[in-house]
Amino acid sequence: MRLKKLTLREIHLPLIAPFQTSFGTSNLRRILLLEAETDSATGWGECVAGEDPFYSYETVETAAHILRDHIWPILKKHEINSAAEISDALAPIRGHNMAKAGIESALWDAEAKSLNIPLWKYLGGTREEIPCGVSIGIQPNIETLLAKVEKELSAGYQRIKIKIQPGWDIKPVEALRERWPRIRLMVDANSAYTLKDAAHLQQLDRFYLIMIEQPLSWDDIHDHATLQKQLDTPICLDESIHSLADAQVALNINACRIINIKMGRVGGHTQVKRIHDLCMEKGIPVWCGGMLESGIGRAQNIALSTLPNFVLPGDVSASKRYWAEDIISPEVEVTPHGTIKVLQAPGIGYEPRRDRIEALTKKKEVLQ
Ligand code: OSB
Ligand code: MG
Repeated sequence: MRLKKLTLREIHLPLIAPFQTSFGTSNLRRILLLEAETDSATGWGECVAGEDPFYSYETVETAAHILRDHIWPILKKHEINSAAEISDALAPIRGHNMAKAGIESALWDAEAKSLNIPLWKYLGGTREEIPCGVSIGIQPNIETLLAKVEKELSAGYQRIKIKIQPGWDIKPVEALRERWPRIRLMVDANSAYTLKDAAHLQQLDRFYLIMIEQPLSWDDIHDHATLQKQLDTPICLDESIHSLADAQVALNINACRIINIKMGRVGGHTQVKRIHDLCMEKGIPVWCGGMLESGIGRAQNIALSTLPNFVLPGDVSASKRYWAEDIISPEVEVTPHGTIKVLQAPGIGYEPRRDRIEALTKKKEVLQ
């Protein structure tokens, strides 16, 4: 496989409802799409960098810069024959995992298409139906939260995650547990607490949450180990895990009992597989996180969620929860029992809607 041409497109896609986390509110996604043309097929990837450097230091602008000025020259120089070689070829660039994952995933799609097989199979997936959960942003009040959760449970979702922050934590969880004592429930703090809050967070233990995601700093592993000793609730790390080495440290010092794997955060499918395999060997379950992706990124997430150790429901949900109209055909749909059935078409399996993508494009750059 020879890479011939890379098209970067920034599309603007309005969310159907604002999404609030402890680091801010998102109304519109600026999404960098990557179309990679090779001598045998064309593949699509999505860079999950945000509008602001809040979840991570990467933004749409830094990712476009790194892709154009650093990743593209390296890929042109190395004669890449397979998507599996890309991760190591890009290792000299420190960080910028979302930029790396965007191009790498586009090439995985292209390669699977050139072999005429579905990407999920090509990655080593073993499951044809994946369990799905939802991530619910911080709400203005408990009543609104209960109504939202009710709606998602009736749609069939298998697990509810709510975002928390100081001032919106114990009370909403208590209200949810009172109403639904037995649902699979978890919280995500997006780094909103410090070790000083340990006693406060211990109050969550009585609600039998399946996990608390990323309570402490985005770049910390050590303090999470200290906190985990004081909590019965398993800690799940999201922001803190950027590499296999991070995962190794976290597991060695018992900083978490679960890992959320996001392809963008760890730099692509090759890194996903390495972290996945380590966790599987150590008996640590993983699940696939979400970054408010359009259909392209969603399709990539579905493919990687079929790997055997993705045993917990991920934040991979239906297109219609986020978008009035997605950019792929068909849209991602969830069954009444809260699963997504993988498609059997080659590559990501969903067809990018070129006309719609073109109409949503605000910036376009072709590298060749
Ligand atoms: O922490 O998992 C997170 C969205 C943006 C940034 C960080 C996170 C999230 C989500 C959304 O929780 C999950 C989704 O895409 O459904
Ligand atoms: Mg998270």
